[in-house]
Amino acid sequence: MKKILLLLLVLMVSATFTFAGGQKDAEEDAPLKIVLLVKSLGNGFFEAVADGGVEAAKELGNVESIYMGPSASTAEGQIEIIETLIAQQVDGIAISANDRDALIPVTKKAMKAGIKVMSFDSGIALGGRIVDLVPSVEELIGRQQVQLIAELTDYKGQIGIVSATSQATNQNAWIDWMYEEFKDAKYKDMELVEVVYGDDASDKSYREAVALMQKYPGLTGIISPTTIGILASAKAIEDESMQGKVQLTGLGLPSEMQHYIENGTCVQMALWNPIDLGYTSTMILEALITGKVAGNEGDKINAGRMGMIEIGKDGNAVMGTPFVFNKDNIAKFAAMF
Ligand code: RAM
Repeated sequence: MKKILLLLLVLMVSATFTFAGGQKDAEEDAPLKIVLLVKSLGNGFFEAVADGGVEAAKELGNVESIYMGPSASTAEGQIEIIETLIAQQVDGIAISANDRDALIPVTKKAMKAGIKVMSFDSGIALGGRIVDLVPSVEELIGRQQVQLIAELTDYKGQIGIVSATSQATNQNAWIDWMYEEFKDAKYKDMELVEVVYGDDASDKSYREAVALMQKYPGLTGIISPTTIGILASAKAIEDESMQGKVQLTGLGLPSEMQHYIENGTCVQMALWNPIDLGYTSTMILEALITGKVAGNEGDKINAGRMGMIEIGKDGNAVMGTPFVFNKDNIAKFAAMF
């Protein structure tokens, strides 16, 4: 009897150890939690970014891709979310920032807590992140927007910009380059009259586009370098019966803009693949979290089907070059993103 009791005791103790050991292994094997924190929810562009995150996570195998964002494009909303992510001890956060400076204190706090932080799409200033991934060179994007509208307006007339929020890092950088491009003599008969902000909200962008057309009777074109803004501007141009009088270009999601490209409201526009942006960001974060790279200048990251991404000066990285869409190719791209 004593022997049986002893045996039982040994079995129980070893079972406890096995169980405890199993738990530890499970923790070690738990997938890395990588968060894609976007400017705001309800934006088709960022939903495509999220798809790219899931694709990379599946390929990597050890990653859980989590998609988050505030309901409106504000820095405050993002700060609140980052605070909760610090408490939850996630492994990495890739942020499309609503403000390049305002997020720095909280992202510094996250990095101090061991979380790897990068920005993508719309950057955080140096000091608030390790890597900043831009979809394409800012100068190229900004200058191209002006070239696209000039071709449509015959290099004539007043041009308005319907941007996202006034604090958006990416749109502000592109708009600075648009001003530079307009300095060229070939645009001497064109005037950039005003930049208005639709805050990446459809209704506000629509109202701002209508107001621009009413305020400037000499308006020949609108540039909207935001997927929400260009869609709302297209609708505003149609509702105001200004097709052909006010030309439209910008950065649009093919799946959302196909109708307006095909009916000529927006003859041409540009963008990159947002799925690739989410995919590449996730690949970069995984490499930072697992220590494959530190994120220093010259570091090369194997970003799967996107090839090698090299980290440049100040942690800057560039993904590719924008596509230009028109009625000949829009259907093909609309099927993808
Ligand atoms: C909107 C957002 C995003 C920008 C695209 C082009 O979806 O503002 O940050 O990159 O447009």
